[in-house]
Amino acid sequence: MEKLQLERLQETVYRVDNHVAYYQDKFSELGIDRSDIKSLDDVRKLPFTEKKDLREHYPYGLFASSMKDIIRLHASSGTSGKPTIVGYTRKDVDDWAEIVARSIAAAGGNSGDIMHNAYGYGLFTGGLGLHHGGEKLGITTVPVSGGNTKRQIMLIEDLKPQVICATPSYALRIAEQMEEDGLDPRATSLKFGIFGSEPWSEEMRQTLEEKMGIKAVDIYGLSEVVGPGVAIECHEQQDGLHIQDDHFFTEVINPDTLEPVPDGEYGELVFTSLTKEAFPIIRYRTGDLATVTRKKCKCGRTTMRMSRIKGRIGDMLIIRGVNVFPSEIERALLRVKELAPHYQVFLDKENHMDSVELHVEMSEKTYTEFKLDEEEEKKTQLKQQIQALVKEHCLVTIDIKLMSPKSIPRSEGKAVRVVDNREKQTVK
Ligand code: DLL
Repeated sequence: MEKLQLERLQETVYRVDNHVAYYQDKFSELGIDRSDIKSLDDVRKLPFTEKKDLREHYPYGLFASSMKDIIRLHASSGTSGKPTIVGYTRKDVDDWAEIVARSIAAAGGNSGDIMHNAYGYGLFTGGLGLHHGGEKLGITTVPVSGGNTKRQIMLIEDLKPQVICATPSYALRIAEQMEEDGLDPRATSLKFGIFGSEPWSEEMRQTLEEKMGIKAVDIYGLSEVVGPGVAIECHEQQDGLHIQDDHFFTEVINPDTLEPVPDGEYGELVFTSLTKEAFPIIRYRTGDLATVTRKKCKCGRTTMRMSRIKGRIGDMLIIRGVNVFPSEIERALLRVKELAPHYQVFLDKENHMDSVELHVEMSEKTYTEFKLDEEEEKKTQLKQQIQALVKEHCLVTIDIKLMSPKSIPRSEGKAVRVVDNREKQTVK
């Protein structure tokens, strides 16, 4: 694998040096000659690429193929400003389909199965990424896309898929809608869920597996690197995500010092594409925090594995000096049986001070009990219990607001976990 990676790394460096002015300039600025890459360690001589570099060369500035060879464009799901445009040649689309086909197979899918694909179709890479992978594997791929939850349920009931693909938050929404409609989400034909595109916790996995009676695996990827399929858990072990090493070279760095961190320690994932033609990328800083291991998985696959993503560097909340990721809050909340698995963190500014409030949703059962009793005391007790659990997990005390059932917005794609009103507020 290392020999293959080195050959492909050298080819990629040649490719960007031949075709991308941005990398040509960077290499000459740093005094790098493309023939300097003699071992995999030499990757560290190469410059990092960051989101801002992609923005500055919007839309086509980093493409390494001429437009006549590019057959597809996608875009990253940025929330503000212009998206990042990524391009694929025919070979890129074929390689990506192969990468995703392997991913679906690792997740438990087989040719002959039916796959309900509820990732959004469009510029987002989720829908079409899983779609082509499904077809390549020989799975009957149902391109439902996101939204229209009742119709999704009808199709699951009627078409009897074994595999479902969605963001974990949307899968939960589908299961809840089934319960609301008097259907048992455990009784469907579904066996495997391929969930990703947003951070989710081990506790959310348990919730989804129990609610839906399936095995839920984590799929990771990002548009800048290819889309879904950069890494996937195997359904046999569910013990870390297998990185597709023959297509992506992985580093983990300390985001402050940019130095490598040892295996097993959290750091920022950095990927170099090894086979891409249209949009090769060198040492892309993902902003995603994870650990890696090189130990062989019990399933037999020998790839490097990464942990779940703890969060994005930019999503880290600093609450009274303590660093907290929404996924850590989620882990605490999902242990409270009185709550539904939905939450949002509200950030505000009061008199120049940041304030944080955690909105959590009572389950129907808890809500009815509390309403019947009209007991403020019970509510206060529950809030205290949640506060203590959050403190235990995240080492910080957060104000809690108990919300009525279904009052926290549900997502059809990536869930919004943090609502930042700090800019909007005037000083009180
Ligand atoms: O979300 C690609 C994808 C589609 C992955 C479908 C999996 C399934 P982007 O829209 O470019 O691409 O967003 C990429 O989403 O940098 C992470 O921050 C986050 N992300 C993706 N997968 C996971 C995951 C797609 N499994 C950004 N766990 C990435 C946590 C994830 N975060």
